[in-house]
Amino acid sequence: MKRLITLLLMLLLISVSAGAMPDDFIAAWDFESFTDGKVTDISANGFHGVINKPSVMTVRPGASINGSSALEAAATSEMDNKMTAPGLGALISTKKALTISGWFKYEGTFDKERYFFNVPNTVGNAGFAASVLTDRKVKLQIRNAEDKLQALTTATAPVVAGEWFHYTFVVQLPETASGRGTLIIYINGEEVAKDTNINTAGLTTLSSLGHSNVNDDFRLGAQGSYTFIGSSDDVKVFGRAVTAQEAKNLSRLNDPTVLEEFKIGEVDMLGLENIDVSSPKEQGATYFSNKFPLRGVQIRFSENSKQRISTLTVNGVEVPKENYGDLQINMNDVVVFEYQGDEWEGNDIYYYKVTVKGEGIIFSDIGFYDGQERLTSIKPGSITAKATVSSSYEEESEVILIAIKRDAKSKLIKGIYMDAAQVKAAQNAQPSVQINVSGEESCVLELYFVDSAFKAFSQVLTLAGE
Ligand SMILES: [Ca+2]
Repeated sequence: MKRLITLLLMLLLISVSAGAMPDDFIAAWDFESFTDGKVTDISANGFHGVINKPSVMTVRPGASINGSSALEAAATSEMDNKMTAPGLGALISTKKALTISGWFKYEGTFDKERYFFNVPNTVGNAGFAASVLTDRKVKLQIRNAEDKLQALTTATAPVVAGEWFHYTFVVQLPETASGRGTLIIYINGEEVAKDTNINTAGLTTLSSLGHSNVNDDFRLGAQGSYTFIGSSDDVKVFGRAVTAQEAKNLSRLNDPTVLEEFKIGEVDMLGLENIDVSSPKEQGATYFSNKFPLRGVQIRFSENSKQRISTLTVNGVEVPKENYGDLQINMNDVVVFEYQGDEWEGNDIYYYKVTVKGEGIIFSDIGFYDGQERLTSIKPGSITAKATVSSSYEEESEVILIAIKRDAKSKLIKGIYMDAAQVKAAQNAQPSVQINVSGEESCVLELYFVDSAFKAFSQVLTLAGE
């Protein structure tokens, strides 16, 4: 069994990794948080983004394609309206390949070349850079060891003002000084331009780019007055060339975390009034049932959502996830489920709270028993069929127990067993019958409760042989 589970887990991991986002970025900004007033670099490297002109470049909540925060650059004639990442260029300069990806929405006019990003060369000009041109084409460029511009431009004019696109820009330098480099542009996960014959003139690492000024060696959104106008989000820098599949994965949107199912005993709780609360101290919803215990809790999130925490408690005690399916919820239990979405969704925790109450004539612990042991299959001997019955009504009700023994094959009735009991508020009853099953007998047992006014009835419980 253990080996089978291991195998299943391995298969699961393999299938997940095929669709996974690469996460070995050397710097990345999702614009969801700040560190000492800088845009947090979500890699471990601490290249936090410095916004050069906060009056015209801001992080705006809700502005991104996925509803999260994005970096927004206003239409402005200001020079150097950019975010820098001090020190990143020095790391980039050691790499033989580089990928820069991100979501961008251009919102300016196509009046001049405007830069998505630039890793400047040693004199501060556009070194390794990508831009949108006046004809709405996209350009990716690198300066070679002779400071000569080598550029790759898309054949079509894909940029549409006001629309989000995902861009992945790749440079791969040659192994040897006599080799040729590669530039690739992916838009929305598709390769739209590629040149494997880039004359790098001996450049085999990005060493002649960047670190002319270590505080300004990676520029997001501007090269001088050639400023990008619009929004950007999920900008990631990799110290290698990503694969075509990875470029596709990077272009996938973050999926919001949505709780799609919260069932107790097969009944969906999400439709209940006041089920979502802002704190577990609030009252929450009340769910009325007349059959206890409710068996099993089912939780399901929307596809691809990546919640950080999810916790189920019953009467304040946390339930391990592997026990959700077997959980028994009894009358007056308080069930709270809480979760927190992926990081880009912010740090809010969502709470769902329901108190389960009994209403009407309530049937608890319906079952076939051998002494105290609840049977899951027929065991020859004297079997007790019973339930605990209670009521929320002030007036007395009468409850009838009906048990039936059938032939296992023909289904013909071989015996009928009945009992009756009176219940009212604060007065439980335990109707029961004894059923004798001989060792040679092949039969099934059914058990059912109904009140004499037919206002309430239990489910039919069936017990068969092994
Ligand atoms: Ca974001």
